[in-house]
Amino acid sequence: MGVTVGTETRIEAGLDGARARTLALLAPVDDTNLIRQVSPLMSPLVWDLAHVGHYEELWLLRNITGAAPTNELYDDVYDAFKHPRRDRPSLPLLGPVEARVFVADVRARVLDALTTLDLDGDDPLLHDGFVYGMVVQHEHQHDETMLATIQLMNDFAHPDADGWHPTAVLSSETDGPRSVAFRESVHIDGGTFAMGTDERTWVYDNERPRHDVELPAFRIDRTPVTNRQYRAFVEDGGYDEERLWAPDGWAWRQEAAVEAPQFWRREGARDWSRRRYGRREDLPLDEPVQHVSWYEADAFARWRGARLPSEAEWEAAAAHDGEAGGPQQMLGDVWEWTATDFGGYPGFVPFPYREYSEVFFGSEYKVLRGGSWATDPTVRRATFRNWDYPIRRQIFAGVRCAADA
Ligand code: AVJ
Ligand code: FE
Repeated sequence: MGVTVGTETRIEAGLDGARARTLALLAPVDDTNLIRQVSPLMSPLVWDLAHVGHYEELWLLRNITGAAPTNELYDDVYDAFKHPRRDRPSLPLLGPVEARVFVADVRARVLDALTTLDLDGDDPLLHDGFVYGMVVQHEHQHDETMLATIQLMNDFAHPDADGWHPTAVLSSETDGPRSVAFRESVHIDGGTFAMGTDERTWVYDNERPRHDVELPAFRIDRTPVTNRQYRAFVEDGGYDEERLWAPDGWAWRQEAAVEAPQFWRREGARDWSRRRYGRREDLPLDEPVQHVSWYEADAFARWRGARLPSEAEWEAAAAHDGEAGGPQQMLGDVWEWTATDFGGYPGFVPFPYREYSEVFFGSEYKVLRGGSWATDPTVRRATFRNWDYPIRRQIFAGVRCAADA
């Protein structure tokens, strides 16, 4: 009993926190911007909102209490696998008011049901509140997705956006294309590294099981690559040098006519601005670069005479984050692209559903690590694995380079 009461309190606080964030994020957004599709890559914001409620009803009511669905049609409209994002505006979506009513109604029933469930038993879905933690993290992940959608709106200045950026890296660096002085890298000893975790009450299936990886010694940048450093690559003609790019990356760079990170604009000989939440501002040179694709990160690393870290190297380095002399800002500034394709660890078992991660395993997706400024602390951890296509850059992704020791 004692354990359950504590667990319930923790669950309620987690659910409340996620919902407060979602509603605060959407409150200043007018209905037109809630309904419209800003980019074929993203859903209308009202889809994300109702999808969050649908997922919550599915996992915290239907699957654990046997409750009937509010509306069976939502299983089609709000299942992320039924319709690609670009088709979602043409679906019979709930409007802004209806979506808010739906998520609030689901939440009220979830809180009622919570007191009737046994969270101390053997059911792995319920044990220690696993499925609630999954739903809390899911909502926060969609909040990050919605933040990416809002950033794509070129004419909507969100009033709360002041702090919506990664933390600047402490710098004494000076400019100059070729001569830009990069911060030093950190040596990480080789050896056996225990990657992943066996934790079962909070983390996602793709973070398990913990397994040994043999890693040769390597070096990794102490800090994420800054806008100043990335600008040096741009000014040095990095986007025009085919030899720096992976073949598919060069084809993408040509086809999409990419010349700088997304949202950058040249303002003069060497000056750049960026658009951030509907406002133009000077490019903050000491902030970690974001909105670069894997292909851009990979080309940048090659220009540096370096490479992207493997996923295992990244996680091994993250064990030193916060230590004097260790790598810094690995968690919570920008997602960092790794060299590794998304796959299951040896002995991977999908839980509680294949569509969270297993269906994405393969060579199409690259792993990102670390979490961004938009990633809630409930999702931010050294074992967390994110993934996306190597051409994507609307996510808050940057780069940190590595090299053989
Ligand atoms: C882990 C960010 C790739 O958005 O596709 C949201 C998270 N899974 N709903 C995604 C997710 C189900 C997922 N990523
Ligand atoms: Fe989802």
